Amino acid sequence: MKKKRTQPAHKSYFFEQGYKDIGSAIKTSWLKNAQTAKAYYDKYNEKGLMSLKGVYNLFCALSVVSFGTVFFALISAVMLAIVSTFFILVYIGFSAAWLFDRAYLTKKKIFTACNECKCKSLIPTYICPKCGAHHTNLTPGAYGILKRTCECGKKLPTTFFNGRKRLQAICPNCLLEGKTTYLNDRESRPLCVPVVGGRSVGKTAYITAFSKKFVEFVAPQHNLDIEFYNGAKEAIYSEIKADFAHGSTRMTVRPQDITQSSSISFSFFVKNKALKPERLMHIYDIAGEVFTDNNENEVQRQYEYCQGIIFMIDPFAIPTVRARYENLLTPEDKAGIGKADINGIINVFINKLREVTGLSDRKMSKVPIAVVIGKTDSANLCDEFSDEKIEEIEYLNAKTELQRIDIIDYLCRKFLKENEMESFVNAIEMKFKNNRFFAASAIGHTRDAGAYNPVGVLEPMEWICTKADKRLASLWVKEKYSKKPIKNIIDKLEG
Ligand SMILES: Nc1nc2c(ncn2[C@@H]2O[C@H](COP(=O)(O)OP(=O)(O)OP(=O)(O)O)[C@@H](O)[C@H]2O)c(=O)[nH]1
Ligand SMILES: [Mg+2]
Ligand SMILES: [Zn+2]
Ligand SMILES: [Zn+2]
Repeated sequence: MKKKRTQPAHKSYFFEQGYKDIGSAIKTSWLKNAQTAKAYYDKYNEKGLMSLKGVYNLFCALSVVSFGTVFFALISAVMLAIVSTFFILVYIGFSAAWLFDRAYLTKKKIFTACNECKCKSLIPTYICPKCGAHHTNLTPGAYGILKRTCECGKKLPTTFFNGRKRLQAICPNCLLEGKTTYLNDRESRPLCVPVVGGRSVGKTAYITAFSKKFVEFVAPQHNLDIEFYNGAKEAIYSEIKADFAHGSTRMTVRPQDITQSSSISFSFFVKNKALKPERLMHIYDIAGEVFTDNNENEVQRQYEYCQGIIFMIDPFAIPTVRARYENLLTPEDKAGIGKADINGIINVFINKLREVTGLSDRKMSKVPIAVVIGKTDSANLCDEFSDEKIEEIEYLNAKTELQRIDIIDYLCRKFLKENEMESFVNAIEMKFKNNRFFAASAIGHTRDAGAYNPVGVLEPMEWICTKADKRLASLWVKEKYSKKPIKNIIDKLEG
């Protein structure tokens, strides 16, 4: 137990009052004993040694002092022993309950990720439903084993198995209270995936396409129940549905008001009988300018604990690709091209990642990164990753067992390397042990030309899910992602 902050609650009997009670019991009995002895002694003083009564009283005083002392010492010792045993049992009891609760949270990978400040917390700050007091460490302890009594008299559960998660909670870091900022996590297991990349590379379009597909097609097909995190997230989904229907995207702005957060998560629960606890997906959308202008309103702490990252690139931001396809692009597509240099973005991003995760390249290299070449519908770029191309490679490498998705990965790397992006590919391969390349089109066609018709948007998330949450993946992931390092496959293809 780390921070020892006082809680707005009554200490459990065994931690405060218990000790006081034994203390005073012993003290009073000693006092009584002394008083009795003194009374006899006073009587003796009155009578003196010459009278029988006087001798008798002296004898009494002496025996009270000697026998009484022995007697009370014995009684006190026995009492202390009994009470201590009881105390020890209670200590063992609450330690066991604390450990059990902690072990459950850790083993089930439960934590809360604040929507506002992005801070991660294991035990959020819970609010007393009766008086609104903040309980920062609602776990078994000095304030009670399974329940604690709030200052107002309300009994609050302190563990995962007796209803703690049903209490209203707030983030212990930013302490924001309000309808949209209450933590509504209910001790679920989060899956946090930030979608990053430069301005206009298609991050928001990707999130729109994936979310709509997942919520309305994948989930019903695989018996997954979806529930939005709160009203604010439901409102985001309304926008997603509208954009999806019209084939549009909304520009993600970094709010000028710096108290507003730079990244917004679209969050929803995924529920199924086999998922205990329920899962909570957070997909983070962040304004691309954060990577080009290198300023943001809050530190993106989600990089620290996220289970995967989707790195979007706009292929038409690559000079050679743009030059080659320029005349095939529609005016809308041309207008929507991301202008930032991809190598610049990845460097800014890696630095940010290093800042937040506090150093270690080793820790950084563990998080799976899905590099997604987007907008493949434009200028028929999808021909580079077409089924014919895939089959051709399969045919030429009949001896090696290749998965379709592995070949796409190979083709993406090849495409980037052929377009002077070798250093980018190398940076990804060097910094992230777990990397995979994907080709996708979120909208499926030029913007505003009808409803989205997404291609390849599920796969990046599928792959991250396979890496991060096997149980969840087993319920919906179709594609087979070879466990072998992609590097080996590529070497084989190239060798
Ligand atoms: N043809 C085509 N265009 C796309 C696709 N996805 C995005 N775009 C275009 O790219 C532009 C930017 O897309 P957004 O999704 O808003 O990009 P973003 O990365 O969220 O941009 P910021 O939020 O400003 O950083 C849009 O106006 C679209 O025209 C796609 O799949 N196909
Ligand atoms: Mg955006
Ligand atoms: Zn917070
Ligand atoms: Zn209270």
